[in-house]
Amino acid sequence: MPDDHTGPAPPGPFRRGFWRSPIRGPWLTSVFGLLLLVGVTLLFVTGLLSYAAYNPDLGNDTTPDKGWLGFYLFAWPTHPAWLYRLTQGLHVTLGVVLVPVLLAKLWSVIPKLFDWPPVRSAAQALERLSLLLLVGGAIFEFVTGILNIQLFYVFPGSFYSLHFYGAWVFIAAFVAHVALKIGRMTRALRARRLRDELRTDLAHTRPEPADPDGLVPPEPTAPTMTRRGAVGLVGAGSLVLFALTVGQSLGGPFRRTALLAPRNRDPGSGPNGFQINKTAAAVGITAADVGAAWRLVVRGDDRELSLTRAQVLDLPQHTSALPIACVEGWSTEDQHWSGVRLADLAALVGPPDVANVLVESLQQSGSFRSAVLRDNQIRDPRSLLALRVNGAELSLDHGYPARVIVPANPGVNNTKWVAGLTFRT
Ligand SMILES: Nc1nc2c(c(=O)[nH]1)N[C@H]1C(S)=C(S)[C@@H](COP(=O)(O)O)O[C@H]1N2
Ligand SMILES: [Mo]
Repeated sequence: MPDDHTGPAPPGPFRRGFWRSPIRGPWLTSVFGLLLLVGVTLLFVTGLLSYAAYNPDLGNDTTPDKGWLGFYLFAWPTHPAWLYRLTQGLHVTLGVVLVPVLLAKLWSVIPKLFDWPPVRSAAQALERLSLLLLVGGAIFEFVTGILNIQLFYVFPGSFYSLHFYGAWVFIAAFVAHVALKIGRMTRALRARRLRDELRTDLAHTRPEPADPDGLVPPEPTAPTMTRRGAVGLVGAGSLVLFALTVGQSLGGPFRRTALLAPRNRDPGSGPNGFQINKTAAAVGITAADVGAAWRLVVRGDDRELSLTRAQVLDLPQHTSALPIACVEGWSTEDQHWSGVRLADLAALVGPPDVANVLVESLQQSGSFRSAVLRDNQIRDPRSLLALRVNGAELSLDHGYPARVIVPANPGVNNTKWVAGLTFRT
């Protein structure tokens, strides 16, 4: 379509002369693009793993019709016990650290948002639509993820559904974008050596030659920052975010450095002195609920037992050193839990071929009240219905009278204040 049919671009950002940064161009875009290519791939993989770990196919997820998007689900292993600490710590830390890179990448291509005329051909319209899904999807995934780790549950609906479906939309657009641009990206990166670029000072900073994407400004101003400076600024931003976040996943002395993590950086001392997600008070559990009237109801296909806490304590007790690792990225060091093996409880009520167990809490309202665990999790001898931790009674906030603890299990499935276990074949 000839240009005179659409008229001149309106003033402001729709005119190419509006964008004048002399460092904007294919090289800088490609540096940030390459970082995102690696980072987003890792985010996607660790995100899919987190979803699988959560046993969504057993009813823990109420997402309607996940259908074939659940094609890859598998039995999340219980070895090594720190597996979910690693994968989810990586997911959350990386997501936070990539924020400056994402913003810088968007800054570097922003003139394209104001392309004029907005639609030039069917092919170009299709490309712009895919970019809308790409940029919209990226912003959506980062925003929902960060709101979730900041415990800011403002979503219309479940975080899981939104973040999960958003991820698939985003990754589809991402794959298409990578396929279209990877050639241009490698050429742009080869055109200027990183080492040379990191040595170029302001006086020698020049715009790149005009590029087919129109990233290089036609009327550049004099540089106020080198490319080295821009990359350094983003790197420093990421480094600061890293330093203020990673402590929540590392634990130990680093925990105090996690200034951006909302979870209690100082969880107190003593046997129960480690992170608490929801306190008993927060979910409406009182001392009366867990007093002498408490019973553990254990059900099998055709047997049902109701046990007092003394009776549960009379069953063989075992100890396992296991962490809590939350989907929000924080985790604890190994704690020494003791209680009854889930496998022993299964054996009390049923046949050996148990397929899964529905764990239900006393908790009457709110989320995380119940969870389904898989056969491999039940069979692991380290999986416990814990009554004690680090040599003391569980505190009310950590789930007294009894809580589930399973190696490599996402924290959300380690149900606290357990009242019922239903083993199913
Ligand atoms: N009944 C019940 N169990 C629960 C929760 C809850 O809110 N209610 N929170 C879960 C989540 S999200 C995590 S990360 C762990 C945290 O256990 P902690 O508070 O003992 O560290 O408990 C899980 N068990
Ligand atoms: Mo959690």
